[in-house]
Amino acid sequence: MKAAVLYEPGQPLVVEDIELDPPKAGEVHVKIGAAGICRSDLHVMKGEAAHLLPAVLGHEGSGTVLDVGQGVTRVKPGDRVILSFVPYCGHCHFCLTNRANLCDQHMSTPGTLFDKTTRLHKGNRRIHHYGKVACFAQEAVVPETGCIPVASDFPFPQAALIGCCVTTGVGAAIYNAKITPGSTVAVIGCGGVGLNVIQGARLQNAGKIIAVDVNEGKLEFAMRFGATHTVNPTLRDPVAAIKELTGGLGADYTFEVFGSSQTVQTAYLAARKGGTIVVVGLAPTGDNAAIDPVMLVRQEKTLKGSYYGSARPVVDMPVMVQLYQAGKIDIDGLITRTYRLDQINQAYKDIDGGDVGRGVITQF
Ligand code: COD
Ligand code: ZN
Repeated sequence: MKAAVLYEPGQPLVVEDIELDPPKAGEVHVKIGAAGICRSDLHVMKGEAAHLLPAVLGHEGSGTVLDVGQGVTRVKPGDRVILSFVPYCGHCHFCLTNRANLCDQHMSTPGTLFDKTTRLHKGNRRIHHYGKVACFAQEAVVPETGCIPVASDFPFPQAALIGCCVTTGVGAAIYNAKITPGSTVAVIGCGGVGLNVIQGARLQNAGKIIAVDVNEGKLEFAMRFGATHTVNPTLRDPVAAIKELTGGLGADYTFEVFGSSQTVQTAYLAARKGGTIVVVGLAPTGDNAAIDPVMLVRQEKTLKGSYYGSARPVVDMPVMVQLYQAGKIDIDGLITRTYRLDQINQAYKDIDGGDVGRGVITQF
């Protein structure tokens, strides 16, 4: 089957034929229907986030079940599924305490399936699976617990986006921050994930939603998803601007949705006394933010991380499906470009070039 393989950081992805072995017990063979162009894959491509290579990237995906390994009961051939990049073991401390997005078994087996082997290879050379999804390919083998069934007429691109940016962003607002009605919110970084934090804030009836981005096009786009104000940090100091828009206090909630020490610091400083800072982006390894601990104490700020929207994918992704079907969140408007798998390097040039909205691969 065809897949886009990353051999070395800094090099383009190679779209080529590689082999995919059949699913083992507890695994599912999926024909990919759509794969989203998310910045997290770009962090790996640039070498800013470490990953075992070579690897098939792609963690925002959906597809159709082709066949299933021994013991699989959750899905059957023909089912349409959203793919979760944090499948769960069901046995570790975190799975048992309702935080399956932090599953230990998943996090201790990076680049492989749960049994520490790969189904992907080229001849004798092992190829790793990014996020146990690896959907920049015609097909994938994934753990059963990484498959979330949806109706057979639910569109693939929208399903794929629920697999990452929608759940990561909306979840950060509703499950992690639990934004309260009328509160003030600043979202720093308004890409695919940040726009979903914005619509999550709108869903929670936030009062003011301040979109912060270096790209004017993204700021205009953010207004369509619920932002009430915009700030461009290339034109003015974002901390001063957020304070000014919040009566000098700072925002009740600030979200960092880009991934850098600088934007983490902005989020930290722009939160009011007693405010909450939610960090969603992963800064490059070694890019540590300087946080004044005195301010943390004396201003009683809460600094927290959010991974996968602090959602439990199997129970919370169907909630995202329902919110979309009820018209409470917009996914159609997020999808601004579609690509073929062999155009993937162009798709990543477009994201880095500041294209608005989300690109999605729809032809494999
Ligand atoms: N200030 C404000 N905005 C900025 C700045 C800045 N200094 N620099 C860049 N931006 C904007 C860009 O213009 C862009 O609009 C936005 O930040 C980033 O958007 P995208 O679309 O490129 O990125 P996303 O939304 O696909 O991904 C953002 C993440 C933060 C999720 C991603 O980069 C990341 O760190 N992922 C790791 C965390 C994670 O949970 N990964 C798992 C799956 S996503
Ligand atoms: Zn993602």
